[in-house]
Amino acid sequence: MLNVEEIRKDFPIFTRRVRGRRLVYLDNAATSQKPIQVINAIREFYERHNANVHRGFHTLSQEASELYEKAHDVVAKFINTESWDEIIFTSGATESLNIIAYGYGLKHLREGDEIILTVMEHHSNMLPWRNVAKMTGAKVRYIDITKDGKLRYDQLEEAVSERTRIIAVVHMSNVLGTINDIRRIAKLAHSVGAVVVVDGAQSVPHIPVNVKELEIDFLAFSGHKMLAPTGIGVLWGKRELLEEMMPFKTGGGAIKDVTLESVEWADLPWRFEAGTPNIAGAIGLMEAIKYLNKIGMKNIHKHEIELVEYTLKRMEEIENVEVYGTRDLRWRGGVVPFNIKGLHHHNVAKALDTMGIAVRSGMHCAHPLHYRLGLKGTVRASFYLYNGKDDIDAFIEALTTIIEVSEVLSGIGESDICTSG
Ligand code: 7TS
Repeated sequence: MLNVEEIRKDFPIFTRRVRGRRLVYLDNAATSQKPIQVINAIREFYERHNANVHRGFHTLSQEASELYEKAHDVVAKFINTESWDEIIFTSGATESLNIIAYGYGLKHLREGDEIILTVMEHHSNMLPWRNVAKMTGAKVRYIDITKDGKLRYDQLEEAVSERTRIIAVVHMSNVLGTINDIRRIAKLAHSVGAVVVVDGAQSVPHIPVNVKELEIDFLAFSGHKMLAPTGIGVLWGKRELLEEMMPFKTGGGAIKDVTLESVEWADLPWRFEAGTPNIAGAIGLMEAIKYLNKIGMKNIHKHEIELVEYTLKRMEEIENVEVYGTRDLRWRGGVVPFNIKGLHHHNVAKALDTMGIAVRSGMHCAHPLHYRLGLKGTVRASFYLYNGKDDIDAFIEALTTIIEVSEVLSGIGESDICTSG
């Protein structure tokens, strides 16, 4: 396992106390904490190099531009793309997916075409496609899941046809932690000439993602879930697909020339980065990737698998807990959704917070998946490289206390109160 004691020293937030206790942060699928190296890189940018990019000949502007371009390169190498100019900085996975849907989908989809999605998609990889389908007359088809939360590949194989233009699929579910077999899905898409769009918001921060090995066409992810600040994200696409895409967001910085009659778009990636970009965010993301590379993505994934295995085992000790998702750890990341019988998911999360334990509760922007599972919500614990077995132990102990206390409270009826005076 990773040396979490050492890793935590890099994260200033772990020096604070929450509700008088050590912070146990298990809400990493929502956002990650930030190491001092990332915080310092952002601070140094503002203190020493701050200027707008690609707009000036002065020293600061050139330094800022150099750093910003280098950030593209570091991201490109991280996901193993051909070159840095296939990396487009966005505000996050949501914006990346919208740019693909409106930029590629709107241009290529026609009435009668089909977009294949899955029931486990986050709203960010569902709603843009539904809008584009409405606008073009294309049809959306959904692939179901098995009882334990894996994708129904049999159904996918049946659904794919000559009409399929796009398969948009999440790499790792933010609710169930299921890891989808993207290579298999990409092969299937390509067999009918469709493109595959991968929502990597939960996978890129936690497992090695190599776009060449996966043979995918587009990838979207967010910086803030992988140690970088909020407001920076990535859209990667194969060069030939990006070049034929319509710039969805247009304006300053995205052009070579504009007359009153015409526009000549800038080269990649600037054509898709209209407006002043999040320069400090990109620099923060570059530093975050350096940090992740130092630890090693394979090591991070292995560490999280061990945490999931340990958590699932310890949760079996507790009665009245229902845990969701596959037990097949080859296809699962560090996410554990659950419910406690008789208790509302929000109350469980609130009770955990009183003990310094941060989790998320609700439908996690995946309402259709919860409806499919017949659930009104779940409590979700999600892990990262700074979580250790000590966090899981604290979490299990807190859950046990919550259950015990709630049983005692529900056991005291009116008559008990009367007889006890
Ligand atoms: N796709 C997946 C699979 C996600 O988990 C999320 C965010 C997004 C897309 C959107 O990312 P954003 O950075 O653009 O907001 N998921 C969550 C979550 O599970 N809890 O809070 C945010």
